[in-house]
Amino acid sequence: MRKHKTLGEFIIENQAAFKYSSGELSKLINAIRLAAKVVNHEVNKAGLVDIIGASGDTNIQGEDQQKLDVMANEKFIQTLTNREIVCGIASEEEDDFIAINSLDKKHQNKYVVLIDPLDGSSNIDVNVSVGTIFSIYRRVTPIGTPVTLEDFLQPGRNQVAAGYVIYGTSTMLVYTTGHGVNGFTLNPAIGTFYLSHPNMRYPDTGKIYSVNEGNYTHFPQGVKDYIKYCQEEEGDRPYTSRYIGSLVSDFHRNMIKGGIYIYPKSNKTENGKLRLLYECNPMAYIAEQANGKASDGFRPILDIQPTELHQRTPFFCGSKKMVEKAEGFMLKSPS
Ligand code: P6P
Repeated sequence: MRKHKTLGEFIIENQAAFKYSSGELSKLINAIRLAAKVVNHEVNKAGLVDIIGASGDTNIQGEDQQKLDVMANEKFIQTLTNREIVCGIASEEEDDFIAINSLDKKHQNKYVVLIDPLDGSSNIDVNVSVGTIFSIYRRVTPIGTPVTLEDFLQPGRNQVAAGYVIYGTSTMLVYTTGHGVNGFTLNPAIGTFYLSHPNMRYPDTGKIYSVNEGNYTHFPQGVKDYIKYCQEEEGDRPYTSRYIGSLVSDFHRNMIKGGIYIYPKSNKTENGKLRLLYECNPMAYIAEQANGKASDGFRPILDIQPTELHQRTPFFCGSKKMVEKAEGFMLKSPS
């Protein structure tokens, strides 16, 4: 039987390609790998112990914090802090960014990490897949000085790595460092991630559209027109509607099968629901690295200059031809 490469072997073989520094990328991805295993263990047993259900707190988004959200946030922050290469962390669960001042080396750490520690957490108590999303940049302010908000408010084009963990029927880590997208599946029996999906790529087009049609009446006309286009009997249409309500799961399925995910603005949510920095930018980086496309309906997500840590953006992401078709409808009827 062909031996699958482990994540550790893959990192070592590819670290030379990481244009900044070999060891540092390995440490970053290894920190995420460790946290993913710990969170996976907790998520998979959540149904058995009293860790499900809201922690009673709410996060900056005003959303009830599920206990697993809080646990996942703490685990990722803890493992990233211990690695001596991260100078700051921003999280969906934290109002402000966390500055990490390494004790011995004064502000010598070069990377900032932005995370959504447990995306889709409202699905936890109904046993639907959830995920972690992460985005990594080099700091832009001088080494030796404290990290600042400017280090986090970089356009997505500047990312040096991004990825997600999907806690589904199997647990996978999918990430890019700018040289394509690779997927690793966890063998929980031995706690090892194996390269199961090398060089993941979106099919140029597809027949799946993912959008919460419950908000249809509030959508911009261009989105309504695109949804109607997907439903018409013509050529390879009607498409199939698939919406899990967990970004990582909808994204992952569409990348494998071909499809488009849309979370548009509406007259209820002026900039949509998804956050630019730790949901849309990392997923857009992965999408572009996998032959896909990601925009706000008009311009590439990765070109947006952020102004706030938790800002939101409309999000159209998936097979290139499907996103371009949807953008065509938005151009005709933008509001
Ligand atoms: P709605 C989960 O809360 C999330 O951020 C994404 O994972 C998911 O795609 C979206 O929101 C679902 O939002 O409004 O359709 O329930």
